[in-house]
Amino acid sequence: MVANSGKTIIGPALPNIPWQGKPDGCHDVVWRYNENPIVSRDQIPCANSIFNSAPVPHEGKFAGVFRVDHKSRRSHLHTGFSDDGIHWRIEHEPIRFACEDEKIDRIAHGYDPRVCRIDDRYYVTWCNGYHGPTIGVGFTNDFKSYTQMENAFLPCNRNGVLFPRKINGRFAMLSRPSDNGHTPFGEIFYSESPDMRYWGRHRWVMGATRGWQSTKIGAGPVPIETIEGWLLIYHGVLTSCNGFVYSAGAALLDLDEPWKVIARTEPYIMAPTTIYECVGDVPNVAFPGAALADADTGRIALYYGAADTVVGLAFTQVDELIAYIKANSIA
Ligand code: BMA
Repeated sequence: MVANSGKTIIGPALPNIPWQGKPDGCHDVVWRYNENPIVSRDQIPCANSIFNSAPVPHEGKFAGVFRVDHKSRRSHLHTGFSDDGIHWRIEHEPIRFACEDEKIDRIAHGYDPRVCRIDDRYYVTWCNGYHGPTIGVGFTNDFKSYTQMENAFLPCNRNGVLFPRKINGRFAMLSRPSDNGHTPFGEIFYSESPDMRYWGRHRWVMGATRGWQSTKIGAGPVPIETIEGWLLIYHGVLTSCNGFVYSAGAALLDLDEPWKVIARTEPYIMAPTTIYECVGDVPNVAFPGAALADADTGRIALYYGAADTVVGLAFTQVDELIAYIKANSIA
């Protein structure tokens, strides 16, 4: 057990973070909420499944953007609200973005959202469709009205994840260039923007390597700023004889030059092992998309999509996770 200094996370306190202590006998650095899944696939009438989703703290409670695949089997983004971060009320209608330019305002599909608060704005990034998958960018102040901005990159690209503050005076985003299909490759890149419209100075961060992360990797939740570097939880994919297996790992990135990897886990920190992660529309998927963090206690609550069907919640503690990354690094 690693002691918590309470000074590792650089960020606000979140005293009402959802939390359960590590169960006795658990040897893992990440452990699951004992009443998972927290969102069921049929929680709203139109839903075939509700999974890779992005809750954030909002006005003393919680709000978020959820991936809802409708019974048409098309993907949409829906708003959700929660008092405790565990029990969610998901809006029955998809988010309708007001768009700055009609040429990009038809969302062919919207999936795998991330939500990143920068100052008073909650930016939403998602996998958008514009002649192929690309990174949609929008924002909201209140989770009621949303504005869509320019897509960040040319297709094909997925897993666009913003940093929660400007770095060296510029907005910063991780992304994962891809193809038009189920992409049998994938590496994480870093890009900068002065205005959230024009992106450049692209830098390679890290690529696929061995084992659970041997096929492709992609950024997960918005990185958490710590005194040891940016804490990035990411997904990695292994190709088994039965198809892709999605697990989660963690890395530390340099605070000023985040394309520099300080450390990165060789073992996964969470893999699909429970029945709701192994059985569903796409079996064997644990896909992390959001993390809440409490700077006072170092507690982290991790939201992840399970088997492309439901939302799961898991927990870790920042000092324990950082110690694990350093002790088990392949960087
Ligand atoms: C990826 C995305 C994710 C999904 C994963 C596993 O390509 O579509 O939304 O969770 O595949 O199916």
